[in-house]
Amino acid sequence: MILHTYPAGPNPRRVHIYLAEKGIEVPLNEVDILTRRNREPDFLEKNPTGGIPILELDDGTCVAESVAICRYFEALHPEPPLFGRDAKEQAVIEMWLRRIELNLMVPIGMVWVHGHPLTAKLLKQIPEAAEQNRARTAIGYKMFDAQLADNEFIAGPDYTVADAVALATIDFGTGLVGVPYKDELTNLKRWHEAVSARPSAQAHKAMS
Ligand SMILES: N[C@@H](CCC(=O)N[C@@H](CS)C(=O)NCC(=O)O)C(=O)O
Repeated sequence: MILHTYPAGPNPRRVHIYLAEKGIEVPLNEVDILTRRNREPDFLEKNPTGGIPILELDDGTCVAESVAICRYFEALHPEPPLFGRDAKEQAVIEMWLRRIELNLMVPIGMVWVHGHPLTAKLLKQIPEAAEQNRARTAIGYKMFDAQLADNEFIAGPDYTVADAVALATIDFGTGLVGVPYKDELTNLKRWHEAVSARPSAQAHKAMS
């Protein structure tokens, strides 16, 4: 098995944080997305969407999509449980994973492609799309702040894969993309500092 990755990217980083929380080590192949190595034919054969990460299994099966890769490892290594212990926990975690994807990652990604100088050569940027999605991201941050008012972690009292995915996403938004959350979102800030202090938050740096 090999994990094709670009550890600093927000989607691969989700997997690296998750693996560090589980204590799982996987052989890595670093793929340079800046030179678009991931868009060459051999990689498009592994994943037609062109995205990294991709987990290539020994029988040649390629599992793309960061959360799907985490799920694969969860099935093989159920302890500690990061996708929930029972039906209710699993459903709540899934709900928050979808909310991270739809209410944070999508708008942050839109600001990235339509509002950042580093992506300007890739497509015709629409500045209004960037602005609209800055506003959508702010609404998303508020929703997470409200959830974290009564919960230590995103999906409840325990650290789960939703925290790994949210950390990678929010660090991307507040860092490279330049869409920080407001200081007044003190619950989100408290959570952000706490999960950033866990050793798993450094995993991608140690591996790159
Ligand atoms: N939904 C996918 C997104 C994968 C993705 O877009 N990865 C980025 C890196 S963070 C990438 O490969 N970008 C370069 C490209 O698409 O060419 C996942 O969760 O794995």
